[in-house]
Amino acid sequence: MEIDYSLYLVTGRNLIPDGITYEDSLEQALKGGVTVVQVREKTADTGEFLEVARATKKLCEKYKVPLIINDRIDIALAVEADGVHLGQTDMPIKVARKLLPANAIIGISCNTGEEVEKAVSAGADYVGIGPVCATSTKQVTSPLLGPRNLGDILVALENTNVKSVAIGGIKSTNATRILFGSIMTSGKSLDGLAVVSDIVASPEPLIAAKRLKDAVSYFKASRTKFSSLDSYTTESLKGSVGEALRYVREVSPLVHQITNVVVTTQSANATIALGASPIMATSPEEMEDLARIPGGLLINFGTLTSLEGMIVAGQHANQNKKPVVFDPVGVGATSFRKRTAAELLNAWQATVIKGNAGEIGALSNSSEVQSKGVDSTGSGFTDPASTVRSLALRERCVVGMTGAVDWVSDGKHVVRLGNGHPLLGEITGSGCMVGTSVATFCGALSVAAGAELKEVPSNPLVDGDMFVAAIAGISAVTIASEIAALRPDVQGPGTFLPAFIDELSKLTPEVLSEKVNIEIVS
Ligand code: 3NM
Ligand code: MG
Repeated sequence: MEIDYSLYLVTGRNLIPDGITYEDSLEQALKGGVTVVQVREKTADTGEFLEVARATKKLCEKYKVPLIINDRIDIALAVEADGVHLGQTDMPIKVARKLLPANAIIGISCNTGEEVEKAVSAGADYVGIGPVCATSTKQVTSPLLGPRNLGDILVALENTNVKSVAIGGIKSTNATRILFGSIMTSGKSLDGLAVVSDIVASPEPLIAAKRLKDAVSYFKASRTKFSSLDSYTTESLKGSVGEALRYVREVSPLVHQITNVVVTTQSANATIALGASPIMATSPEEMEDLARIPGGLLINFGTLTSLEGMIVAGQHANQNKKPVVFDPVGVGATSFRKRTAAELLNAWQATVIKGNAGEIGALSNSSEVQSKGVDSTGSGFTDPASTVRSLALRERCVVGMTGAVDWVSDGKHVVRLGNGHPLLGEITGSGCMVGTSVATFCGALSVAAGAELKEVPSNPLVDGDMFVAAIAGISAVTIASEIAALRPDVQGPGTFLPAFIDELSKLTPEVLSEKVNIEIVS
């Protein structure tokens, strides 16, 4: 039997609000779009469990949705359910298979890649992977997986027909993030989401189910892959970079920046110089409204003063298909910053991560390049192209690594950029301005794509070619710095900064295209 796992409801009778019966709640959930129902009764006696299972079976038949019984083979047999769901310490799959009819569906809860591997060899039809996020529905002792690790945990499913759903703290607000995090290298991903409380504890289970179902359907319909176009040439990239600047000037996107106190003014000026509008808002209360305005979002945690604002801003940006550029300033410097970066990357999906070698090294858990304070030290990685590509694959976003040479990858392609001037390293916040510039280009290209000004790749989270946006954002800064540094009035870092802002504002698409020093590495 082919099962649609898109929205897998696990029952939780104790969570149903007063005034709603079990049957009402279930029927509304089914009307809202639930595609599989699992009856989960952890405290009921056999007689009561059987009664609930029978009532559930009736409704499932009415809505033509398969019925799965948690743990109890005998109950599944008694009500002729479609299958069972087993825990790691329940009846082994092979034994259950012998007891159940030949075509029975057997699913199993897994918390690690090894458990998934074992489930595959034991002949499971699907795995329930969790807990993804914090939940109070079940006392969980296994570690929370977070959305970012799902693709790796599911890797044993790559060449099998075994399906997967995620469970634990899944809500309509984090559904897309979780689905996106599960995309594997081959493009395979979760088949659905399993939910208890977001549906069952809601006073309006139909609406709650519909919201979740919409998120899954939208993801399944729009997802192609998390990388950009299939192929680029040096010439096509040079052209696209110039064109991107034309879009910045044309759509003048709002670039919302939560950045550090050291660079706020200068970053806002760089945004204006590029032709866009900066807003430097940090309060969590205003993030929902700001996210509705198309454009780009930059999250730079150089001085960590508004963590809640950063979390909420990114989540709302994801929901509104707005690009999120993450600049993890000095992430290697303290374990607090490392933990915070992980927290942020679990809370929302970044579109581009931009950092210097030390920061990218820290996010990659590489000891090859150590980060000291906010400046990176050391000459770099032996294989920078692989470093950026692996991080892009792992985080499912574009990664830009800046330095004397800049590297950008979308997880498939890697380019090497050779523009820049040493004076950029002699002023504070030049890296932060690169983040600003990347967010500006991402915002412009997503607005242009959203308005269908341009046919471009898109994924469930952002329209527009974010690989090109990252390349253009970095190059605009490095090329303006080259031009500024050559001016006779520039004597050193003090005179360089205003000259640089001038040259950024005077930069033309033609000059950007012509001067960009780009090499496609793969
Ligand atoms: N199994 P909610 S977490 C039943 O990790 C169950 O295996 C889990 O409930 C696992 O959607 C969980 O309300 C509870 O968070 C999920
Ligand atoms: Mg069990």
